[in-house]
Amino acid sequence: MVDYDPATSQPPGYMPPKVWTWDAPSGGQFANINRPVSGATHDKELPVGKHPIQLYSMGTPNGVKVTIMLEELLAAGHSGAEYDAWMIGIGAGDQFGSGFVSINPNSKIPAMLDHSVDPPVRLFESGSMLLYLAEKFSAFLPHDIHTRAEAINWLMWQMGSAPFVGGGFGHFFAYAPFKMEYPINRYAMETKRQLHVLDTHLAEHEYMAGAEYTIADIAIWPWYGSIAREAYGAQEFLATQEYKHLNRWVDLVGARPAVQRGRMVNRTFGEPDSQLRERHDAKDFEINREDMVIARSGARV
Ligand SMILES: N[C@@H](CCC(=O)N[C@@H](CS)C(=O)NCC(=O)O)C(=O)O
Repeated sequence: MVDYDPATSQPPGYMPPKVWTWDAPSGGQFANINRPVSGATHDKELPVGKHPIQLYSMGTPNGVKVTIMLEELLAAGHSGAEYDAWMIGIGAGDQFGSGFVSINPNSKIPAMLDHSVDPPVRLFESGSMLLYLAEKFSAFLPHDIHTRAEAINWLMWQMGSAPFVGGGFGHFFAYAPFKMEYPINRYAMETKRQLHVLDTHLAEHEYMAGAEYTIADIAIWPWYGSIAREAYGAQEFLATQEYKHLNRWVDLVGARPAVQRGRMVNRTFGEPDSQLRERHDAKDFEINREDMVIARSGARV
């Protein structure tokens, strides 16, 4: 029996019906792309560039995990990790095109094809891509059984935990049509608990899996580096400056040149000189940043 109090229901008077039906958009930000069914809404082939790896993504934390990994692999000399990063505008519904859905039936960025294999390997879920690339290039995933297990533990932790931060806290704090105390309290509690998990661990370890930088750092930094410093304008609310060890690690990882490049790829927000909308060549960082494209009246070279 659900305890129902009309005085505290939100919106006032709301009572869940017996069977939920999709009658009206919620009114929150991104409500226009939410549907209760999966599958393509329109026919659209995806472009294919010249490199072995084709990434279809956007510069959200889940997308940035993969572009950081690819930039790290290239910086470490793995030329087979050369990639084209195509923009999938999730606000415009590009994730529901038939070509994208054939790679990711779940219609979420990032999605990837590895054309160095015949037939090409399809990849969806950012954690799956990090593991695939780490194994393919034997990089950023230690061979020692204990450190390897630790890196995978934290990779899986990230995949399971971040939705409470993004879809839970971020949604209700920043995107919902009105502020609601109950969900904001619930997810602020959980987000702070997770920040404390990281802070406690990083007090004793240089990187997530120990002394070595691994795919666990690459998975966690885009989400928790961002919530510590900028995401949702919630840093004062969550008192993120108090997580000293986490902040030490955020700076350490953020100082890596490959991380700085990776976070620019497919980025659509922030200063124009922090955005590289599409990446098809390493030179694009020098010639096709958004500030340069704007100065050329939209021309990419
Ligand atoms: N667990 C997935 C999550 C991917 C995800 O949630 N992607 C979001 C952007 S960060 C998306 O594509 N949203 C579009 C939509 O929900 O339609 C992963 O890590 O790859």
